[in-house]
Amino acid sequence: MSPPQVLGLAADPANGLPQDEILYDNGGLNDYALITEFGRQGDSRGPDTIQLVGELDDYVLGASPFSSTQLAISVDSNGNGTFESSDELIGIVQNVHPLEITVLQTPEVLFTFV
Ligand SMILES: [Ca+2]
Ligand SMILES: [Ca+2]
Ligand SMILES: [Ca+2]
Repeated sequence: MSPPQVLGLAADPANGLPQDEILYDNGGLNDYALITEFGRQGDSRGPDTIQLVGELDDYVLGASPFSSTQLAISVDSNGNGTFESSDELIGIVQNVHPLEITVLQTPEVLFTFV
Protein backbone atom coordinates (compact mmCIF):
# COMPACT_ATOMS: atom_id res chain seq x y z
CA MET A 1 0.00 0.00 0.00
CA SER A 2 1.44 3.35 -1.08
CA PRO A 3 0.83 6.50 0.90
CA PRO A 4 -1.34 9.16 -0.71
CA GLN A 5 0.61 11.27 -3.15
CA VAL A 6 0.41 14.87 -4.15
CA LEU A 7 0.85 14.89 -7.89
CA GLY A 8 2.32 18.26 -8.77
CA LEU A 9 1.34 20.41 -11.68
CA ALA A 10 3.03 23.18 -9.74
CA ALA A 11 6.79 23.31 -9.63
CA ASP A 12 8.71 21.97 -6.64
CA PRO A 13 10.95 24.72 -5.20
CA ALA A 14 13.61 22.02 -4.76
CA ASN A 15 14.22 22.08 -8.50
CA GLY A 16 14.85 25.81 -8.50
CA LEU A 17 11.49 27.02 -9.77
CA PRO A 18 8.99 29.04 -7.76
CA GLN A 19 6.05 26.97 -6.58
CA ASP A 20 3.62 29.25 -8.41
CA GLU A 21 5.17 28.20 -11.71
CA ILE A 22 2.59 26.19 -13.65
CA LEU A 23 4.12 23.18 -15.36
CA TYR A 24 3.28 21.81 -18.83
CA ASP A 25 1.80 25.08 -20.02
CA ASN A 26 4.14 25.91 -22.88
CA GLY A 27 3.54 23.30 -25.56
CA GLY A 28 -0.21 23.09 -25.99
CA LEU A 29 -1.29 19.49 -26.49
CA ASN A 30 2.34 18.41 -26.77
CA ASP A 31 3.17 18.82 -23.10
CA TYR A 32 1.07 17.56 -20.23
CA ALA A 33 1.39 15.39 -17.17
CA LEU A 34 -0.03 11.91 -17.70
CA ILE A 35 -1.41 10.61 -14.41
CA THR A 36 -1.97 6.89 -14.75
CA GLU A 37 -3.05 5.62 -11.35
CA PHE A 38 -4.80 8.34 -9.43
CA GLY A 39 -5.65 6.98 -5.97
CA ARG A 40 -9.27 7.53 -5.06
CA GLN A 41 -11.05 7.95 -1.75
CA GLY A 42 -11.49 4.41 -0.43
CA ASP A 43 -8.75 2.91 -2.58
CA SER A 44 -5.97 1.01 -0.83
CA ARG A 45 -3.74 3.77 -2.08
CA GLY A 46 -5.01 7.26 -1.87
CA PRO A 47 -6.73 9.53 -1.82
CA ASP A 48 -4.16 11.23 -4.01
CA THR A 49 -4.51 14.88 -4.89
CA ILE A 50 -3.27 16.93 -7.80
CA GLN A 51 -1.51 20.14 -6.87
CA LEU A 52 -2.48 23.20 -8.85
CA VAL A 53 -1.34 26.81 -8.73
CA GLY A 54 -4.05 29.30 -7.83
CA GLU A 55 -7.65 28.20 -7.60
CA LEU A 56 -10.01 25.88 -9.39
CA ASP A 57 -11.51 28.78 -11.37
CA ASP A 58 -8.15 29.19 -13.11
CA TYR A 59 -8.71 25.82 -14.79
CA VAL A 60 -11.24 24.00 -16.88
CA LEU A 61 -11.95 20.29 -16.59
CA GLY A 62 -13.15 18.24 -19.51
CA ALA A 63 -12.53 15.23 -21.67
CA SER A 64 -9.06 14.49 -22.93
CA PRO A 65 -8.58 15.39 -26.60
CA PHE A 66 -7.07 11.92 -26.97
CA SER A 67 -9.66 9.83 -25.09
CA SER A 68 -13.16 10.94 -24.12
CA THR A 69 -13.10 8.70 -21.03
CA GLN A 70 -10.11 10.44 -19.45
CA LEU A 71 -10.13 13.68 -17.49
CA ALA A 72 -8.21 16.60 -18.96
CA ILE A 73 -7.04 19.53 -16.85
CA SER A 74 -6.41 22.72 -18.80
CA VAL A 75 -5.46 26.24 -17.83
CA ASP A 76 -8.39 28.46 -18.71
CA SER A 77 -6.13 30.68 -20.79
CA ASN A 78 -8.82 33.16 -21.76
CA GLY A 79 -10.55 33.07 -18.36
CA ASN A 80 -14.08 32.45 -19.65
CA GLY A 81 -14.81 29.36 -17.56
CA THR A 82 -15.33 27.04 -20.51
CA PHE A 83 -12.98 24.91 -22.52
CA GLU A 84 -11.73 25.90 -25.96
CA SER A 85 -8.88 24.48 -27.97
CA SER A 86 -6.90 27.61 -27.11
CA ASP A 87 -6.94 26.65 -23.43
CA GLU A 88 -3.65 25.04 -22.41
CA LEU A 89 -3.70 21.33 -21.61
CA ILE A 90 -1.52 20.58 -18.58
CA GLY A 91 -2.70 17.20 -17.33
CA ILE A 92 -4.61 14.04 -18.19
CA VAL A 93 -5.86 11.65 -15.53
CA GLN A 94 -6.31 8.25 -17.12
CA ASN A 95 -8.53 6.64 -14.51
CA VAL A 96 -10.88 9.54 -13.80
CA HIS A 97 -13.84 9.95 -16.15
CA PRO A 98 -14.68 13.55 -17.06
CA LEU A 99 -18.39 12.97 -16.46
CA GLU A 100 -18.20 11.21 -13.12
CA ILE A 101 -20.13 12.71 -10.25
CA THR A 102 -17.08 13.87 -8.30
CA VAL A 103 -15.77 15.80 -11.27
CA LEU A 104 -19.14 17.38 -11.97
CA GLN A 105 -20.19 18.20 -8.41
CA THR A 106 -17.18 18.34 -6.06
CA PRO A 107 -14.11 18.60 -8.27
CA GLU A 108 -12.18 20.47 -5.57
CA VAL A 109 -11.64 17.22 -3.62
CA LEU A 110 -9.32 15.99 -6.37
CA PHE A 111 -6.95 18.91 -5.91
CA THR A 112 -4.78 20.84 -3.52
CA PHE A 113 -3.97 24.44 -4.33
CA VAL A 114 -0.78 26.41 -3.78
CA1 LIG B 1 5.11 27.31 -16.88
CA1 LIG C 1 0.46 21.79 -22.37
CA1 LIG D 1 -11.54 29.04 -21.83
